[in-house]
Amino acid sequence: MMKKYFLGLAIASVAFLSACGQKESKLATANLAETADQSKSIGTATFYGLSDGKIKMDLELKFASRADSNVAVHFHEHGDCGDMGENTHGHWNPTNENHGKWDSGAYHSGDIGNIKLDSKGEAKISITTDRWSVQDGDVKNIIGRGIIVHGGTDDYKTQPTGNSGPRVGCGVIEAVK
Ligand SMILES: [Cu+2]
Ligand SMILES: [Zn+2]
Repeated sequence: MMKKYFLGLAIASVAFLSACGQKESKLATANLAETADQSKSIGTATFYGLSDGKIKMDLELKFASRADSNVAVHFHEHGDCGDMGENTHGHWNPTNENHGKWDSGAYHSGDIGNIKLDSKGEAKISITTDRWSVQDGDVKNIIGRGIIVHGGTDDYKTQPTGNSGPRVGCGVIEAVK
């Protein structure tokens, strides 16, 4: 009788934990638009908090005028898309590292890198990391940062930008209230 009871409890806790592992809460979003015409949407970035404390970004691009080409995406310091995206200034770099390739050696915490757009100009990527937070006062806080879409290819080497080409798209990371 007791044995059966404990076994049942153990199975129930495993089921509960694995369900919790999938739990996500929406923390922030960025609406991306063309820098040349901010009324033209080119996609969204949505940030979710995971139960292990990491943050996941789902980035969806719908950039028809850039179909069948490569774009490069970075988080930049400032959340101001004015002056063709120049007002976002340089790459956000809270860890004082060199510019580089995501998940390999040194890189800025917003060096998302090159994304291939399909024949409709669409692409979807997901990134999960512990390099981001949404906490006030935390150097890792992504709220208020700019996201820049460049119309070229990030070489992952040239400092401090990757020589990624013109700033063709931009958005600001905003907290979900
Ligand atoms: Cu950039
Ligand atoms: Zn960078």
